[in-house]
Amino acid sequence: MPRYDFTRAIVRQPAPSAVKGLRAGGGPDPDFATLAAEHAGYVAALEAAGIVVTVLEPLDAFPDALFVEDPALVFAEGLAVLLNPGAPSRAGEVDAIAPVLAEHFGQIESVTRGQADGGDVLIMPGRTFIGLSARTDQAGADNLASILAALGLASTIVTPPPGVLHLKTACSLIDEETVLATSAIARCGVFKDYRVIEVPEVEASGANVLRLSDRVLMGSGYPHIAALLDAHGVTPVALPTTAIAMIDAGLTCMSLRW
Ligand code: CIR
Repeated sequence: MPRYDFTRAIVRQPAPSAVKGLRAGGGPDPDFATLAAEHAGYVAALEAAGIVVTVLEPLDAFPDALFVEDPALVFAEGLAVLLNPGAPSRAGEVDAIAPVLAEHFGQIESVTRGQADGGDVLIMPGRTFIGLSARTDQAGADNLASILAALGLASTIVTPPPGVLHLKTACSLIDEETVLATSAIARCGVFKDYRVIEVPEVEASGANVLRLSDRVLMGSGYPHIAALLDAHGVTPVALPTTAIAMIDAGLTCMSLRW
């Protein structure tokens, strides 16, 4: 089954504290009602793609806890890996998600050395890319790579261009052979073995998209990306993400999928 033909997902409702979520560039807080509406639209889009979605309770003590992609990785083979988020305010999210994952996955591994955020992990069919960032350090990346290697999953540790929060801020899986990537990351040669759909500079902030079966969820307001995806033969589904983007997030970070 392709890595993007998901049947299940876990999301977490945003708590009112989500408006205080971390952001690298400062800026005002998003409006909570808008953020909650965007999140609800995202859940509806997952369900419209035929995915059974488990919606977890909000966690007010952890403003960024709606970004469930960062404290764990999940694989359709029945494996989950608990990570070690690099932002101190997010460390407690691992304990919050662990019991939920134990209900769904037979094998749970943990990163115990260094730091690693799920946003830095791009799972391609046959290969996982782990990006070094302010949230994922060499020790965490090495630890994760060795956990995956023991399970027969190959990883490549890469250094994304500066200025992005996570590896997947700048690139996304489209299909077995194809990634969507900013020109900065395309130029690095990380994806030399793949077909790269290059995002025009003016739409670089829209490079985080989410492939689900026959469609790709993307932020609204990126007409070039929509046209590129359409030309590639997948249906772009544009969702409002203005409030979510104000706290440095995009489409992949709001769910764990398998
Ligand atoms: C953070 O800075 O941790 C959150 N405000 C945004 C996390 C986005 N996560 C992701 O793209 N995987």
